[in-house]
Amino acid sequence: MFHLPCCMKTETLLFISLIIPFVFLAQEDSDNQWNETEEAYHQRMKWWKEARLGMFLHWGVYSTFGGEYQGEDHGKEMGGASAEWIYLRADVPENVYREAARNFNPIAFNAAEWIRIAKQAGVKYMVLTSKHHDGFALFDTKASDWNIMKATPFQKDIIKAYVDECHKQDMKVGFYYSHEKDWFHHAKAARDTSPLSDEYINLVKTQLKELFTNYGKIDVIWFDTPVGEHLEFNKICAAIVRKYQPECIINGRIGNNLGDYQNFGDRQVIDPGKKGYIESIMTMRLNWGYDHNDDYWKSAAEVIGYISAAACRGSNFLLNVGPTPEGRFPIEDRLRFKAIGEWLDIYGDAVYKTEGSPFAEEHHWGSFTTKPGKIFLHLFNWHGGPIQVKGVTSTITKATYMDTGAPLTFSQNKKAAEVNIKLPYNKEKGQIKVILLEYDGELELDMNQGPDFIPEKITHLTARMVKGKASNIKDISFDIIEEAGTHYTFELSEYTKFRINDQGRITRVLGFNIQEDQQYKIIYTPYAKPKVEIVTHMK
Ligand code: JFZ
Repeated sequence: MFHLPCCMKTETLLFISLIIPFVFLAQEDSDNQWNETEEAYHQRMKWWKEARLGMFLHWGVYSTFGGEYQGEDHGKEMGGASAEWIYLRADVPENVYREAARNFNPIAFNAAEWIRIAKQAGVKYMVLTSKHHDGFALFDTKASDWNIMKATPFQKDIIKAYVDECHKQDMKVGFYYSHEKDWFHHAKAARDTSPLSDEYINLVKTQLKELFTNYGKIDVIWFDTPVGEHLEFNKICAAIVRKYQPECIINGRIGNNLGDYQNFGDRQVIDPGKKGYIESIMTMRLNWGYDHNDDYWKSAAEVIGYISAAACRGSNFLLNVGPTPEGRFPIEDRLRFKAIGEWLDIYGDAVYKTEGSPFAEEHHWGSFTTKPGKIFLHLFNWHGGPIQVKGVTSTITKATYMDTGAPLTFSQNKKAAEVNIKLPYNKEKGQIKVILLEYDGELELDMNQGPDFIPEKITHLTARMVKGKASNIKDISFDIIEEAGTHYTFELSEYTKFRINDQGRITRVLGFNIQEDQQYKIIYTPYAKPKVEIVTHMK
């Protein structure tokens, strides 16, 4: 950690040994004195990189609202923020929100069951909201009464139950902690760049110290919504974690590049070709927190495709569940976790402990991961027919289906860096398949003759809302004219999902019944081809 030049005199050594304890004590308050060799850093990141699949849990007082306040949906699907933002977005009065805490009594919460589900799904680490933006602590804290012990009838330290059970079941354990946004103790605002008060900084210091000294070993800390201006504060947060648990991995959203790995946007799988330690984060439906109106569940196949793609892109995948206010995982989540577990039972070797493809492009059928002697072809975009692998020049000795072990016919042209594999034209319905290529010697890749397919971005971040009148309805296309006069044309496609808000309740509609001159809210994701996601009648 601390390397001394060999020529250093004894006096200097003595002097250093005297000041080191001082530096150590000072860490918590000022500079981040973190010193770590490259080697120690990679060693510390090893389990995390091998893990590939994590479970994110958003749970707290907001869960009791289910995304709705006074009959209005404020969840993600209505173009608003995610359900855990309801205190801010619906501008819920403080006394009402405190009352909601008095109704937070998750009698069905069973940490053993949560971790069992995660284990069965092949999840290797978990990250639970210890404090989200609403400032509410799911743990016993001396820093504020706004916590599970003092503000709810439940009065059991949820964080303790969760950590103990993770330790018991040999699951890596993490905390999400909203260090910057705190709508109860700092500012009720979407973003606040003003300097933080000493009082608030002290609260964070106390809570972080509690989280890192009261519960035993913590493997990951997940800070959120960094504010660039708060460098000193971010350093304080990092230093507390480093001081009490130097092995703990800090996520990228601590801010100011103080984390151990990178997080990119929200609800997306990172693009191919990125280097370093990366984590992609994703919701199982639209919202992070529990939202009882949100039934935009991704299918099990879709989520498995993302896990597969994330691994090929050298990224961990942190998949979210928003438990119910009672403390259960919704059945839809459980079904998906079960399917993921079944898939990983067969294909885990192609995911865990692998390297992602270094190419910035992919193949039209998917991409690959590697480990010594093996190349795993993940067919997450395959629709039938033979496939070609570009960019691999190691001598391939064998090609098999990973699930059955059945051999496949292949040919290799090393000069053109091509491997051709015969596959049936008829694609059976069901699981994403992975093909195992075995090779002799070292992995050899030709970076100049790699794949050239640019995959569509996997993201849900860019949903936008348009409000206006419908006109010009022709078959599958229609226009929306906003009050400001802006004109949008939408085309319905196989991706179209929409529903109508009928007297405040949201019902699924199976036919397309947009009507001329009616007002609509349209939430869409402006990809290359706009995909209309939700259409809502305005009241
Ligand atoms: C944040 C939170 O506000 C949200 O409630 C949830 O906890 C999520 C995991 O993180 O939301 C963000 C943070 C960063 C981005 C987008 C949403 N981003 O970088 O695009």
